[in-house]
Amino acid sequence: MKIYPSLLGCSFLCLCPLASAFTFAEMDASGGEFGDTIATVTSLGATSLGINTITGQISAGNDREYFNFTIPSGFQLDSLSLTAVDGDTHFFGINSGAVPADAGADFLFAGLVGDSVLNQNLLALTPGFGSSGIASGTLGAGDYSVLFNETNGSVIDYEFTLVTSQAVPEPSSVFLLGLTGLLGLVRRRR
Ligand SMILES: [Ca+2]
Ligand SMILES: [Ca+2]
Repeated sequence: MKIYPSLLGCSFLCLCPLASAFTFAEMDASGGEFGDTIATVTSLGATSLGINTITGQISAGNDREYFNFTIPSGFQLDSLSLTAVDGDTHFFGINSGAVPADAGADFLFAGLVGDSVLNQNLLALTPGFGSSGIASGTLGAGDYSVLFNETNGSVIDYEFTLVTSQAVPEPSSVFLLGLTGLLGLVRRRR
């Protein structure tokens, strides 16, 4: 049986080992705290395929959590959820780029979140604070920044879970890949 190179390439891609996902704890960050200002945002690096977790504590009412992360090329962020938290008056905002936003309209999504939306994809919630909202509920490759803070002065522990997957190619890319494979088959049969 002949195995055509294009099919071999596809099989190889499908069998690639999966990168391990990251687990990031705030107290592992330099200085032991996520940055409290836009200028001191904590960079978490690139997420990996699968489940990534970020844990931390808002230790006082004025403790702000600024952090950013990267969705690598070829990946997408399927969901970003609070998977552990107390209370329901926490501001969560996410924007494009490595520099956090400071105005509601600059966020892709912003809103008050907490245990009432536990385990729900925050990216798909109804936006507030003048933010645009994320129609697909997912985010493509790129840098993203988060601001998370408490609005009533309580001390809270939290855990975010980010689920990434391999990005689905655009329909035009799939068509071109299929066409390339078909042309390869036709040439070899001549
Ligand atoms: Ca902080
Ligand atoms: Ca903190």
